[in-house]
Amino acid sequence: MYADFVDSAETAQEFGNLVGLLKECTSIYASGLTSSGIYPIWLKERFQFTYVYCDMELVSTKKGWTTIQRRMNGEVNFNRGWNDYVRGFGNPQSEYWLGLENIYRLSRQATYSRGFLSPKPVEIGFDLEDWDGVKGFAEYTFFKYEPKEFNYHLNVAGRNTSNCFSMAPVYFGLFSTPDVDNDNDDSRHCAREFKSGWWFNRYCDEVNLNQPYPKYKQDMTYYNMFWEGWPCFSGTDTALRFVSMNLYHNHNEQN
Ligand SMILES: [Ca+2]
Repeated sequence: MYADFVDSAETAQEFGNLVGLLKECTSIYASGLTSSGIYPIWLKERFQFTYVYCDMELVSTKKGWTTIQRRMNGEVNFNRGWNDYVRGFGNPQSEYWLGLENIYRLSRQATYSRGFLSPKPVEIGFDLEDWDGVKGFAEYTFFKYEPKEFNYHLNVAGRNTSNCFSMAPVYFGLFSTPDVDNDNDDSRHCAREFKSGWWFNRYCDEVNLNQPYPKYKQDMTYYNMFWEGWPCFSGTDTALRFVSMNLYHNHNEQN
């Protein structure tokens, strides 16, 4: 289909412009498309389009976040195996997981040249809301993500601005799923125990937004969508009913 589309020089030019525009939601927002919704983005390292939800309304000074994970009603099962987590599942119109491979490529979309092309660091923002309607947003200033050879190792560092609403300042782990145990605890299989794929580590996790979706007004526990420190922030231990994970591509900073 794309081969047909780029058949003539004229459309190739248009195609090039389109691809330049649709790198991720930060660029899309900057181009003037400021409505939240589903957009195709061109994953240059995969040489393909994929559909993502762009959240243009997150409570942040930065605008144009690319949603890589979202839960809002429990209709999509997140207790799935390695291959599903690598490929992605669900639907960007409702609940979805973009896929480890897509997330990796997406994290490398913005590059700068300093003798060679190098990926710019991206930021990660977590949007949360509990069953009482209490909302929170936490963003982190550093996000490093490694390819499948390193089991999609994630490293999040930096702080958000809210007291007692924080993931550990440095958070890292290899990705595990109920059928693949890469956690750092020989006596447990965290992904099987917590029914989800996630970046588990020595004590399994302090945050896990892929765990089973809670029932209406259930309490937050270690076994549903979990964010350590939420009760401190919200004043209750009411479970989360909405979560999303989003990437921001800062094109201006030369980190
Ligand atoms: Ca283990």
